[in-house]
Amino acid sequence: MARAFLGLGSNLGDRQATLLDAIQRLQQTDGIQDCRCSSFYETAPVGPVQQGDYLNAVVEIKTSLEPMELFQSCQRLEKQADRVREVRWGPRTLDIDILAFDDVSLNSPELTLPHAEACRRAFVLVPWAELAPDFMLLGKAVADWLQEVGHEGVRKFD
Ligand code: A4P
Ligand code: MG
Repeated sequence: MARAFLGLGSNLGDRQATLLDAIQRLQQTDGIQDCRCSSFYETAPVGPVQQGDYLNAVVEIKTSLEPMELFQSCQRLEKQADRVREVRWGPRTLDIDILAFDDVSLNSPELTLPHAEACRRAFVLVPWAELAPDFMLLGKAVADWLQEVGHEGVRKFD
């Protein structure tokens, strides 16, 4: 079994219901076990597009899937959430990124592992550090990346 981390984000529609539903569907996916989810965080949008605040979370899974199979499962879940992708980096009902897959390093046209931006984004690192502060990402613990990047724009959702 591999250990993988998924980054979930939503900023359209009922964000909380979308994330809860995605987590439930992940748990029901063949080859995925032991889902463990962080708290949800309300986060200011990062990037060039003006859009509403996101709800973000990180989910840790155990999986017997290969990285590309997991990627396809995540894409399926995005589709099921009726994601309409109009603008790159723009608003979406559900975005699922594979943040890391064990210590696999991959650079294919469709899938980069670990995720290229993960170590620079507070909205990923805050929930990730809650689940696995000691996980080594590109030679450095997640908690240490977070220390470097800081918590700005990220607050717990309740
Ligand atoms: N791709 C490559 N590597 C991966 C990976 N490890 N996991 C490719 C998932 N996908 C990966 O993504 C574009 C392409 O990335 C995919 O076709 C896949 O082959 P997408 O989800 O289709 O499009 P996108 O999300 O609009 O683009 P991108 O580059 O993934 O954007 P990001 O980086 O995901 O940014 N602000 C806050 N606060 N919270 C957010 O969650 N998200 C974004 C989206 C912007 N600002 C945000 C947030
Ligand atoms: Mg994405």
